[in-house]
Amino acid sequence: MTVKVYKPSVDSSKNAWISDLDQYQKLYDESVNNPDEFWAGIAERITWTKKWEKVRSFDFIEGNIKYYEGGKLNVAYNCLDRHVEDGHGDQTALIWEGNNPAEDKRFTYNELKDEVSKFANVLKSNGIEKGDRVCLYMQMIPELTVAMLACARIGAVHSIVFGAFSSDSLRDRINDSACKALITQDTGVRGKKLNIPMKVKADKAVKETPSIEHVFVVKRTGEEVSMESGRDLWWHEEMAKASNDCPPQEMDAEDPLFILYTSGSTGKPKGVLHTTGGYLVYAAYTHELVFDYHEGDIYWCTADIGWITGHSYIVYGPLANRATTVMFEGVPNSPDFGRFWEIVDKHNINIFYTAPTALRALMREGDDWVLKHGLSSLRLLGTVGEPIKEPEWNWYYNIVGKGKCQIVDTWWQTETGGIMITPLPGATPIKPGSATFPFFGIEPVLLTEEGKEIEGNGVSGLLAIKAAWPGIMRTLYGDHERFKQTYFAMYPGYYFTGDGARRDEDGYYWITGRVDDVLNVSGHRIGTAEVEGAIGKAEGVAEAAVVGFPHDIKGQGIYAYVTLMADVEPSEDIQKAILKSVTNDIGPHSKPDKIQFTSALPKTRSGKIMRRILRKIAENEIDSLGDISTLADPSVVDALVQNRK
Ligand code: 7RM
Repeated sequence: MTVKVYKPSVDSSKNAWISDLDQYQKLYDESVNNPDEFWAGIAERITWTKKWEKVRSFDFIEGNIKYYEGGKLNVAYNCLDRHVEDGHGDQTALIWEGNNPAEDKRFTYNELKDEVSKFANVLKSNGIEKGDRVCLYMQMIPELTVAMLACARIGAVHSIVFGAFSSDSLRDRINDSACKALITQDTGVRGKKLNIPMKVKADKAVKETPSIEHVFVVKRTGEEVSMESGRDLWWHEEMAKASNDCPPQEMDAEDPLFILYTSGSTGKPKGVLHTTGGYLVYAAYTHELVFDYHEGDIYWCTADIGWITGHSYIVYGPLANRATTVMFEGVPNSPDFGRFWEIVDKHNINIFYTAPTALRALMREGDDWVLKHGLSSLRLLGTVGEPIKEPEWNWYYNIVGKGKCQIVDTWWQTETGGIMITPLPGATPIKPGSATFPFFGIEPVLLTEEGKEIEGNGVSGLLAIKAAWPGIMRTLYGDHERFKQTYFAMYPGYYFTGDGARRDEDGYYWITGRVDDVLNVSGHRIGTAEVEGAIGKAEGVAEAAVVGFPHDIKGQGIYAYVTLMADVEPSEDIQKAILKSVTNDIGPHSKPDKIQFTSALPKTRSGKIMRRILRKIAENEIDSLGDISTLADPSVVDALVQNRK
């Protein structure tokens, strides 16, 4: 199969930070041969109140990783104050575009610094101190960005819980890291949903979170909500009393910056912990190079801040680089399928970063929604979250980008903090669907199941990373043992990503997807075990097994095989109860697309469910089920195939 290669245009190379592959290669070699020198140089882009003593040290066996040890800095200072001090206070820092096209807001660096300082004082005056955990449960409103930076300013550790999560999920996340305060909003708006009961869901969670002392409530819609006196405080009332003078707290490079929960192979979400210095250096550096960010560019990442992409590439990376960053409250298909492109024209967006699932959903509505809008400001397009396939790549390139915008397909994870494998615009010839080459300082390897490195090109294996980089997570909150087990124990000496990949004849990386029990539904990571647990809570359910299947829009859909209690018959009601249980337990984004009731699941003699078989059936690859002789009862397979959904 020959793949068309798209070379960067002469124009895009001329002004790019990295303008050809030779320059990339030279810098890459430096970065991996002399990492201490390299990362010391890159850290100069950040303002430190005290210089570090040691650039890096890591031990992948014990899971001990440190960057810029001894260095001191404050993230909010780096994202705001220093730009103001440099005379750029009047530059727009944040453009907020509301769900309703008639609503938008702009914040200059001056204004954002004032808002952040005020809310930092609010937190302080309500007893939040350095090291305390603060949970943020909000939709995409400006106060979310303000709250994050306010935490960073005083050294509190934020833990953002995506606004679609259920109150049970919220409760568990708050309890896992014993958050002292919760910040939420009255109700939320998103697409056609105009009354998302954020405060109601928060109240339900907080009934069972003994660590929460205060709940701060942003008035977003003005819907009436109940406020518990003493505990609940209105954001606007507290802000009105607060001073805008709040000196940034000096932090150690290795002090925690935030926790972000992500799904793994077991039922319990993992609290990925990122620290201050290395994370900020890596987020800022990757943002500048991967998006070839130059002064004056308007940059929009469509992710939700509830996921890592929003943390690193709406807030921390762009603001550290004094970018103008756009934040969007709504969804791509409301009021119509042209919403993204209307926003691009409205704000003259130059750099646009989104997920393949959004592209697929828009692509099938036809080109007119795009062609109605000029999109002449666009220079660069990015994708993240899942493999991008040829149809949506071509559509993105030709229809959205008019054949003149480079596409950067960026591979990375919550755990990596920033982009790891990616083209550099201006330098890297693109093969559609390939994330191409490692970023500076990143040494990917492909491993066999036994953990042996696979050398050479034209090979596939398990994707692992050889040495630490500044943005790598430092631990799982409260469970360093699980951190070691999950990422380092299986293949000693490497960070194991959980993904499979191919390195083609030219050394390009192609990510093939997860090799563990984690699904990627619309770019959201969902653990099969979590969904199984939630289904299991529905009355009448005996057991559930969940696998992924190819889905036109979502990339992967969720396929649930469910066995019921002996005296229970499959019914609409049970089906509804299952969906409800998943919505309550996790959130609506984890609802199965297909539910197949079965009298038995395929199990080995030791009782392990053979997911391989369930996956094949869900994918409709029933001719290649493989060896089923180790099943305790091979006859269950026939029934499963016959009743396939
Ligand atoms: C940033 C983010 C991580 C998982 C990762 C992959 C998949 C992400 C790409 C991709 C193919 C890409 N963090 N993934 N980016 N697969 N090409 N460009 O998504 O923690 O939520 O998910 O997402 O499987 O392991 S995440």
